[in-house]
Amino acid sequence: MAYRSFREFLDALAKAGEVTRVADPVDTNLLIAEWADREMKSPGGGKALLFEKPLVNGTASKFPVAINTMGSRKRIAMTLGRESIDEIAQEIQLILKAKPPTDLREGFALLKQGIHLLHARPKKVRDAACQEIVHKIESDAGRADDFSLRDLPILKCWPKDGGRFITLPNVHTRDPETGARNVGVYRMQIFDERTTAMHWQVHKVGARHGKRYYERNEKMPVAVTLGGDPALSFSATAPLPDGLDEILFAGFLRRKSIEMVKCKTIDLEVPADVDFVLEGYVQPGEMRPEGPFGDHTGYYTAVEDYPVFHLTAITHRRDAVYPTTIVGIPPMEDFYIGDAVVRILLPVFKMNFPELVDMTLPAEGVFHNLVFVSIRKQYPYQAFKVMHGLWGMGQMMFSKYIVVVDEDCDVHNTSEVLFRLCANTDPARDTTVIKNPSDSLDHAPSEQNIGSHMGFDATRKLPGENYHRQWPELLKMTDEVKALVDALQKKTR
Ligand SMILES: Cc1cc2nc3c(=O)[nH]c(=O)nc-3n(C[C@H](O)[C@H](O)[C@H](O)COP(=O)(O)O)c2cc1C
Ligand SMILES: [Mn+2]
Repeated sequence: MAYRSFREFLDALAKAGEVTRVADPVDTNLLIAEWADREMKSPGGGKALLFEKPLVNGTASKFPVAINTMGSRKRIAMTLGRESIDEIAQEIQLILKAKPPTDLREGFALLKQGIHLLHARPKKVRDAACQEIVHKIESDAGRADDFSLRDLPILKCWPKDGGRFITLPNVHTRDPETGARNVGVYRMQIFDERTTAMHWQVHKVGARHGKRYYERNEKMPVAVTLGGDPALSFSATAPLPDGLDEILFAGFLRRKSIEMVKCKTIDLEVPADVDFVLEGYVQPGEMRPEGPFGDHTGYYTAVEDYPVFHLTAITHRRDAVYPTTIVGIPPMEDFYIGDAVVRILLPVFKMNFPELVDMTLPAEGVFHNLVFVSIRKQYPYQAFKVMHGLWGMGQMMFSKYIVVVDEDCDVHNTSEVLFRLCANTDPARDTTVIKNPSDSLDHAPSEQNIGSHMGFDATRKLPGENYHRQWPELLKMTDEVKALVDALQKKTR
């Protein structure tokens, strides 16, 4: 089911008992963040929180704050309008099965085609809920009216943050050469009422589009949307291959075309249903220190130069809700987002690795620090082949530690994986250390953006893998005995 608005999604969550409403005024300066952190760390991810009277500098904002709306298995499935995320993985598998692709590039081409066939292509509209209220922000000389970023209930998340940050912005840009669109979630630090930072890291598509504009020395139009159907926010965080349009993918996920409307002050289109649109531009070469920010690594990210976003207009729904999240020491809301992404894209990974059985990025690894993969091993060094393949695939390049186990090990059970890792490896024989790009946010490498990664082959060793003894058998009770004890226990209970 597609939601017509973010509010409709919140209502659906509320109906399912997934929302706690907070009617008392709560400060956007740290207090909402601390409240949300406790909620996100409660069993299963707690509830979504709707703060009806967020305080900004002592004044109640007109707009409520919604946080942790995707932060559980159930809510992330509801984000995409399904009972379970696995339904989507099955749909993608069906598309891919129609004509099994021979390689990854072909696979994604087919996926795109399939999505087109499912009528997910965006539609253009003239009237849009997101433009019910229009505030044009004029030049440096002055503004058309008094509305500004200060009117949004933007959080300060951690005590030593450099300021307030928009944490769930969908940043829309275009490649000036091909016209291809991209939407990514890149946080934005508020500098003043009409300028922010634009934190697209060097490996991201927004940064690549930016580079093209800088080379042409052209002002880069950027539109930032907040709210609307949460399927788009989800798509914008997903590490889709460069060139797979997030708007199209969101349309596929929610089984309904996204309706797009022209912006008021820039030459870009945005989804008509969103709650807020921040229209503006990035000027080639203009950089400004961004941070510190309490990041998803669990540490503060240091101050670094990033591009500056200048507002030209804010448009919004009359009844807009401000969506946000916080990141920090795991588990946090973003774990559920990342987990769903892996499960949805698993069929695509499997296409590249026929031996792949399952894969997960456990919460403790803050996404790419730790990857558990299970494979059906047929030949020597196959575990290493899978590691190298993953290290070459899009944002999987950041995977710091990859542990490969046999198919009978449940990768979602961290304790089981650690048992296999410890029991089955001889470190010198079963590990490999490689050089690869590192996540910009990783503070451990001696230099930013580059580092070493390590792979562990925790599978049972085959002949030809330098193991010259008899591989032992894993303990397992017979089914017969299990059934007998089941019956006995039932009687005594
Ligand atoms: C809550 C949240 C905040 C994020 N903040 C940033 C950020 O500030 N900068 C960044 O480059 N990526 C950030 N990301 C990750 C990107 O959204 C993600 O890598 C996405 O796939 C990028 O899309 P792209 O491949 O189209 O560039 C964030 C993700 C989440 C879930
Ligand atoms: Mn993208």
